[in-house]
Amino acid sequence: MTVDASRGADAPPELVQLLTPEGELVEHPDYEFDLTAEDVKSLYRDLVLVRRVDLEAVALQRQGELGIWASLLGQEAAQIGSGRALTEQDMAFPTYREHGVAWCRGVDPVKLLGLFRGVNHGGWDPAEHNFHLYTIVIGSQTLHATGYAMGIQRDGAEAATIVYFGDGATSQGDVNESFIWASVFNAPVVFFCQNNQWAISEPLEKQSRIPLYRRASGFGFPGVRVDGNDVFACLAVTKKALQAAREGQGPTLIEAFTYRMGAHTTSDDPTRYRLETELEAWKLKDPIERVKAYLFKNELADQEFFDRIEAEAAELGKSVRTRCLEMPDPDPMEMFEHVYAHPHVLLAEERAQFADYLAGFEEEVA
Ligand SMILES: Cc1ncc(C[n+]2csc(CCOP(=O)(O)OP(=O)(O)O)c2C)c(N)n1
Ligand SMILES: [Mg+2]
Repeated sequence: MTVDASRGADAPPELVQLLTPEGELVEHPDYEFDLTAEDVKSLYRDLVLVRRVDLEAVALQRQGELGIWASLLGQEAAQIGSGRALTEQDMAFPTYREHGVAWCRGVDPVKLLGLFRGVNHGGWDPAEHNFHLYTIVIGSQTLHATGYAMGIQRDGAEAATIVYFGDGATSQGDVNESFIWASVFNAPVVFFCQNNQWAISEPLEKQSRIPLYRRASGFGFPGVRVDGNDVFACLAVTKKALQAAREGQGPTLIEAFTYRMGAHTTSDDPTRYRLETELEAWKLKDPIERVKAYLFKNELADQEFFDRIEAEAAELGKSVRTRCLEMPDPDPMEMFEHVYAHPHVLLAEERAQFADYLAGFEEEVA
């Protein structure tokens, strides 16, 4: 039997867009464009720099310097737009692909690389940056974020929580459970779904018969679909949702409609399951090119500005590479640290056994 995937779907959903792929501003009744030339230039800089870090990381993996890397190529606007909407007090819970959000939170990119190089368990202090550790278990961070949001709600904090996840994650029980908890407790959490159209090799139509943002209404809170390749729209939509959360209006689901331009991770080969033409169509919607077009067309930046950013990106790429290679191998005993907040008998036993095991090597050498 063939299933008509469009059955039950209403008219095509509205996509919040403030900047077209050609770099033209679009008016929207609910979201205002209020950025200065300096704001836009600084967004452009972030977009270019994170793309460069990502490119360098892919190259490092290919040269055997990282075990694996999950590229954010194509998703820069969704991440920089939403990441820039956060205040210092807000807390973010990422998956494994949120390198752009990490950048906005002030996490040194080399710390991200440390995790993928296998020289640390996490890489940064979540409390220092209000940016939780990367989470590989699909969707589980939505529960962590909802619990955290309920905590700060009880503390009376004027802050919000944002949690990132993918289109595939929306099929997980954890995500649906977190929607229920966030809804009934009116938790100050923004669910930021980057719908990049693929969950490894599973296409979106295997996750949902309706647009993802519309799932929210079944749980009792608003959902909005934003052009995930439009950094202006992502910033505006996320700012509004975070503000609503801080003001006690509860959660929002944002579906950032975007595209994973690279492989799922460096272990994946997307040519096995998707057509080149799809990628070509999305290349025309590139998140960086449209900001560049906007700056050019409106004469807000000259060639010298773009050259300067390029040079800065090259410099950053070089520094990330050098510092990645310089990261020392960890002391093997370090893996027992930070497992539990308090001493644990079983762990102490395992630590002692492992220390003995390592000492055995020293004896052999001697
Ligand atoms: C609970 C769980 N099930 C399966 C996996 C294996 N897995 C890793 S990534 C992934 C796909 C996730 O797709 P999506 O949520 O769309 O995020 P994306 O990688 O596209 O950003 C899967 C199934 C996992 N890490 N955790
Ligand atoms: Mg996906």
